[in-house]
Amino acid sequence: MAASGSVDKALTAVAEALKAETRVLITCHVNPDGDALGSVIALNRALASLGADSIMFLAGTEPVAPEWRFLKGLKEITTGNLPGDHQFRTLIALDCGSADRIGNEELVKAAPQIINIDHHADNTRFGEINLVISQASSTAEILFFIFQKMGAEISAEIAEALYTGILVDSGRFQYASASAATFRVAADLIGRGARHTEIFRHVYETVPLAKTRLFCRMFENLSLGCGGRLAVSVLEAEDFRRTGTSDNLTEGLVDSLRAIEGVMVAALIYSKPGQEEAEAPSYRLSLRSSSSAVNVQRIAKAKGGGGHLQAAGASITGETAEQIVQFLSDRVERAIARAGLK
Ligand SMILES: [Mn+2]
Repeated sequence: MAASGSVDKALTAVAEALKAETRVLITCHVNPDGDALGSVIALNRALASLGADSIMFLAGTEPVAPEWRFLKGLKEITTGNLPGDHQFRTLIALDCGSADRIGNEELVKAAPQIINIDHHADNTRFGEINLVISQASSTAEILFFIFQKMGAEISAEIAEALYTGILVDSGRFQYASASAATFRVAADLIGRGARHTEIFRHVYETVPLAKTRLFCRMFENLSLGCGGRLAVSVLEAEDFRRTGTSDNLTEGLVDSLRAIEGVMVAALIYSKPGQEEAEAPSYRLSLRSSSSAVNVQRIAKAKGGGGHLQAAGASITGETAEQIVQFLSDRVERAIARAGLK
């Protein structure tokens, strides 16, 4: 994350705004990942340490994916029903590209003020205060700089939450968004007590056996398109049933498709649970690009989704998996041609 003058000013302004808050509700996007959860927990701790009345809320009733369950403070997050006094609390949305992604309309409508802190380039700036730094590896990295401006102490617990967010959203420090500053922040957090080896073990090496079977399914169902540039796999309800998994075990799967030699765009299309009885099929689409020349955010946007240049997603209802695969082939073909890669 480049520390230009304007970024520095924006960080200071948000730090001042946060310091002035006395009663807040912190939330993130539904189906949260390590960056969303780590950021929520870290900010909650930091604001509480400065004397604020801070609570955490997560919309949706799906259990949190197993790789994040080690995070301290996770159990303090309220899920399902809104806290009774939510309409009196400033709503702080972290890692959320749009108000819809919060997953609770009532919460957004009733909020007296919204502070929106994020790194998704397509963030809709839905808050009264918006801090969107798209070149940051993660929301957690942005928070690190905000905490410094606020004079909030970064405890070992906060350091671990932030480190987790940075680790996962930077693709273990390998994506283009991992800058020299990202590594410096990570080093600082380790110095403050973030146990990086333990975090790595929890996030990447405690894979449930059922998920490994789903992983095999994904590769069995793999097909290549666009002259080997596009890798697509479809996971149907049957695949989840056969492997004894649910769709909260899909985190990170698509990344392995991108690793295949020659592949520029990886796509995982998976059936949403409880669709067997539904009239229209409903799928979740996860997209990854291995080159900044192919913008998967634009492809996701065409289906009402969004995300980052090289990592994006969408929920698609009313189309078959075959139709989605055809759509992807057309769009990737065009993107490759536009980038002059053919
Ligand atoms: Mn993020």
